[in-house]
Amino acid sequence: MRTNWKHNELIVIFILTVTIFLAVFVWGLGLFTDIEEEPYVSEETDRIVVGVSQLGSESGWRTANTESVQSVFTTENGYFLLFSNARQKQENQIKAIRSFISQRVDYIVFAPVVENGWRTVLQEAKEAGIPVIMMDRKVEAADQDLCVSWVGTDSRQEGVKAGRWLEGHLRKEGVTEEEDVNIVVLTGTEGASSAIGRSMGFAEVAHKHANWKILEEKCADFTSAKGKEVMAGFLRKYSDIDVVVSQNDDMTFGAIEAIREAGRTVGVYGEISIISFDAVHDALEMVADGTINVDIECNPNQGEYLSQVISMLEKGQEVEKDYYVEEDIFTIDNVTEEVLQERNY
Ligand code: GZL
Repeated sequence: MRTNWKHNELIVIFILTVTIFLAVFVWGLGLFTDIEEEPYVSEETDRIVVGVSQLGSESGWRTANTESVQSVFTTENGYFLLFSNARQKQENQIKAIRSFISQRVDYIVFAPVVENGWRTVLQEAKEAGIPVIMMDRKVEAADQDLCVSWVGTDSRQEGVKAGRWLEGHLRKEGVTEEEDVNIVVLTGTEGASSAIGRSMGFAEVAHKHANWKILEEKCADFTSAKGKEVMAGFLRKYSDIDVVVSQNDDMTFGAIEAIREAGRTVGVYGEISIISFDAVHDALEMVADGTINVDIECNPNQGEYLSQVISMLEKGQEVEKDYYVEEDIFTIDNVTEEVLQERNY
């Protein structure tokens, strides 16, 4: 029995030793992974160090926008790129910008997820002597003086284009100013300059037409899932919707699914007209087959423009406050095979 007891004692000691060793090992790992190594990258390379804070990956458009940035800020082009995806959270963007500042990057580029709440961190970048360039969306006007430039699209004008298209469409359909036109609007992320601009631009035109009844505007956050959910709600609430204005193609895809599941029809040959924004490839295919009546382009290819701004700054040249990328409007009449083949997003 005695021998057994000695043997059992050894087993207990062995198990305890292994357990303690494993606990220390796992704790040690946690300790080191928490320490964020933040070398001063700018002193480690003769390349231009650019910190990019992208707001998320919520839509096909955003993915293309990211690709346009990552395809330009490459080693071959003389850049050292630090890229952060904020997953739609402003606090993640602020953290990323602070990290770029502490790493002493040469330039900061960011697409502000919303307009407000940037003054403090932009002042920190200014005090650190790091030029900040906005991409795609804008911060509120009062804070724009803290950024050296902006590259993007004119969202208010995009909204106006949508309104003007609807004016022409109703004229062609023989709809008089005496007949009510019932409209619902799916808006993008609350507080995003692109959503605000599109709403403003469309409203500017809508206010000229007393018979245009905007039944409801509701946020669907630029995503397909939310677009379907919000549209399904509209269909339950309103029996007579004539037009859907959807502020990006991802929400449009969801909305069309909801409309079809409700047994209704869409587009050129359907009951409900669809006005969309972005003009990504998959949406243009739906314009070509008449599912979407019109798609107002919003060009995500902004990387080249950003690189040109940085090149000018590197040479000490003055840069403009705003650089607008070119964009079009697509209907069944101008979405050709060639347009579809050329579309890289
Ligand atoms: C537009 C951009 C919008 C796109 C959406 O400038 O901010 O964000 O329209 C994207 O697809 O999510």
